[in-house]
Amino acid sequence: MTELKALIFDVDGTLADTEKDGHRVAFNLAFQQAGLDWDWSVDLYGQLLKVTGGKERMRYYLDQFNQAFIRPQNLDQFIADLHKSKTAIYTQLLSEGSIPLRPGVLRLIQEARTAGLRLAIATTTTPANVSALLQHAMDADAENWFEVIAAGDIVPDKKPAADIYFYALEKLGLPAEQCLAFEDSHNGILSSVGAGLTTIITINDYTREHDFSGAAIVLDQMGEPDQPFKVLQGSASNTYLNLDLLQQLHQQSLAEAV
Ligand code: XBP
Ligand code: MG
Repeated sequence: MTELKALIFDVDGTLADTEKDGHRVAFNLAFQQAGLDWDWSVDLYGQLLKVTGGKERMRYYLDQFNQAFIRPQNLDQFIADLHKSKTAIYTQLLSEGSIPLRPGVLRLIQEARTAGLRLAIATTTTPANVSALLQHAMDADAENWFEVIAAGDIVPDKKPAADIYFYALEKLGLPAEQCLAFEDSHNGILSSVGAGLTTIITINDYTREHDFSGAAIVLDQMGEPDQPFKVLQGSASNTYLNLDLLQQLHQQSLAEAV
């Protein structure tokens, strides 16, 4: 039996619902501060989420949705500066405690720590954003709970490329078969499954219609004993994600692979 040794978590959309009321708001404030009239509505932002990475997303916006904008000579620097101020605004928002963890996240992570499972993060967001979320929404010491925090520009190709998960696995020194990944989006599962990881999906408003082929299970949330999840794809022997269910999903997926 291949033992489950580590859990690898995506951040945005998985640990917390950060996109609509966090990143989107911070992008818009950064645009305002820079004197730009760019305004990313909830709907438009849903379309922009097709591209991961804030800098890459701004470039995609200009290419696809704002071709009339007269680009400065050094567009890379312009975007990098805007992104720097967006990160400052976003981390400030998190420090005000404005974005909580999703249901079940803290409970599951505590259970995993108690059981001696190793923890890691694989995300396209900027490292400072991960630190701020862990510190303010999880625990003052939560950054130390994760052995590996793989984030942002640490790999050249962001999700849907598998690079960030390969990086996390290499740092953990574990094969994919001994780990589980947690994701919320199509780009996320392409990345985790691309690295050979059994993947558990919790959807959110932006991702509920995404294609999650290859997921071990698709849920509306991790759930709590008094707040059951809805199973959207696959089947579960419990009403919330706990270690027993993770072990079952892990074994099941390995058995299906042979
Ligand atoms: C998250 C992202 C990130 C955030 C913004 O995707 O795509 O770009 O939206 O963060 P995933 P930055 O959950 O798949 O990792 O502006 O710091 O890039
Ligand atoms: Mg995500």
